[in-house]
Amino acid sequence: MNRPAMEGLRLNVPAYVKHARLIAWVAEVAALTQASDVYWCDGSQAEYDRLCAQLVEAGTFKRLNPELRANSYLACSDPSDVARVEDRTYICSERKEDAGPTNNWMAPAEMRQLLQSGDQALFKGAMRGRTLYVVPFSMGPLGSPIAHIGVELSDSPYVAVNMRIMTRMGRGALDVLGENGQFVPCVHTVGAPLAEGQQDVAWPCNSTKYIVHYPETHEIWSYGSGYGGNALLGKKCFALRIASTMGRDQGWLAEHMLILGVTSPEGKKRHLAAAFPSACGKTNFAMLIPPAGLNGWKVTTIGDDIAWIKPGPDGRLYAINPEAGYFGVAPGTNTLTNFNCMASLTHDVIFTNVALTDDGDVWWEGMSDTPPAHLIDWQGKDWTPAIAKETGAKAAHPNARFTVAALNNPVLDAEWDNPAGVAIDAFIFGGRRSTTVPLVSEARTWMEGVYMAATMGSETTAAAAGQQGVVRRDPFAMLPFCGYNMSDYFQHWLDMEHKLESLGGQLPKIFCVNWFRKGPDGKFVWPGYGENMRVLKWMLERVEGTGKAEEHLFGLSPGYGDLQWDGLDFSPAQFEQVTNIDKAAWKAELELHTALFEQLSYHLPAELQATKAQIEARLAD
Ligand code: SAT
Ligand code: MN
Repeated sequence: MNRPAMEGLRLNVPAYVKHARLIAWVAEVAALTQASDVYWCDGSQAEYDRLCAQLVEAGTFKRLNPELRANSYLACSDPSDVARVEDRTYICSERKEDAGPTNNWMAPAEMRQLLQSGDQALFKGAMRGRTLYVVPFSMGPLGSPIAHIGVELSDSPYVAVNMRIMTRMGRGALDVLGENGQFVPCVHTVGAPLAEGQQDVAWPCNSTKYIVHYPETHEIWSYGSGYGGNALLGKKCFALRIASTMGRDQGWLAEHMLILGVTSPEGKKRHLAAAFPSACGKTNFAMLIPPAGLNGWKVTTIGDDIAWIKPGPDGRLYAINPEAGYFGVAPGTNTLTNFNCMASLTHDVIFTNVALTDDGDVWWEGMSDTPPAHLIDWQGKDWTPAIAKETGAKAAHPNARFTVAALNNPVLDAEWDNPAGVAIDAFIFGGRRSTTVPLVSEARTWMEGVYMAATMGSETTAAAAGQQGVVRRDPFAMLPFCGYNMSDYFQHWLDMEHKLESLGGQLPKIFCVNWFRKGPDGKFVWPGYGENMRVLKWMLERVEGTGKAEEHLFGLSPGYGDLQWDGLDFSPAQFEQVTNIDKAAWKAELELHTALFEQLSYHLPAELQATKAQIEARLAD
């Protein structure tokens, strides 16, 4: 076996590692980055505890009061490193057209020069004074035919411990890899080398950031950030951007979707996958508790953020959650909005950028009506309700997150770890729109559903750096996550219809939802959260062929009498507010579709233009 001898650096390869190509690559990256040590993660609890203790020692973690949050920690990031950086995210395909107009692009050779090989290449010496952690992981149940393996090399122990929660991390993944298995190489550095004797900071990072994907070689290189999707490379970088290109080439789908199971009072179980942009309530929807009045319905979680979906020989689509944990938005989460989530967060949690209470627990905006009298905010400053009133200072950052294992979820679906996945009965697409888009519409055809998803708009949130609350088109909630040309991605979805039909399968129904319509007072009209079960029930009745619907401009929607209202005071007038189709607003909306299609004109499927023309004709009627 090739174990390159390196000047002054031992690779510390454990005897159980048998993969020569992996070892050679680790040696190469260690040499490039000049890491001072190499550590191979085995994924054990003892290792996790040790790394967490080390993070406490380094000041990155605060151990929370074990009586209030057992085995849990708080990390507060550098104030400049709090969210995904979309403008620093690149798809480096050989051809610019393959990245498409919605992605930043640079030629691979040029990017490699910048990151790896040029005189001033950013990764050269980037890990000096730091340990390189080798983090092997499986996205999906170990050994599942739908799963894939990745290995992240990172100089951040925060990344290593988060990856243990978010993925099947450690020896098990290496066992699947064997001597010669395929893996997606992911290289990550915070970009903050330490000189001899230099004191580290609690959250090292760099003001220069690059989140880079090479779709042809399935590589990920991330520089300068330690936060979330920028640094936990199994998530958006691998499971969406790289995996979407794998799906394109291999005939499957990698989607920004939660997966849930819904069981009816009669015991019939269905599975749905739902796409929403970041911070639009996917975690809440995936853990929903049906309200009183819909007794006997049960919702169980398979995933809360990402779905990998492959066609089976029966022509049905089978989905797994490639992740093993949740990296969810904390603010707004409470026992009313998401009881199951709060129950998941009682132990073994890593919190990032929430506030610290005086008794060593955490708090965030919306956790309780009355905030504690005093807190240390996410930036380490004193915080009181009076200070907040005066300065507007938030106790928790709006994109503050929790990292928690799926196993903590009290409504985890029994099939969540099933290597075969679950058969999907319906897709849901939803944006955050205060106007225009009705509560729920069903697509009459696959084509119409793809159109709805492709033209989806949503108001931006704190999940990405940049302006918030502006409507942008977010096709399939994949705008920041599609690793190739968006129009080719639409075509891939359209092709799926014929593929499933040729296998004799039944196509999932497609629905489009909007929980976020606002009234003239600027408040949300629809109560959302658990009440979304009412809409879910109607969708399932449509799947069963029993539910009633009314036809409109671009699909089918329930009338007031078609939803079950027991236990909720919601008037026909309010229903009208969340479902009405304002023709003037839709004329303006279609102009935005036109603009989107102009932007995406290269390879845009003609069927999408034709569908738009049909809607325009109906609108003009
Ligand atoms: O930071 S993440 O990309 O993981 C969160 C999100 O944007 O959904
Ligand atoms: Mn997400």
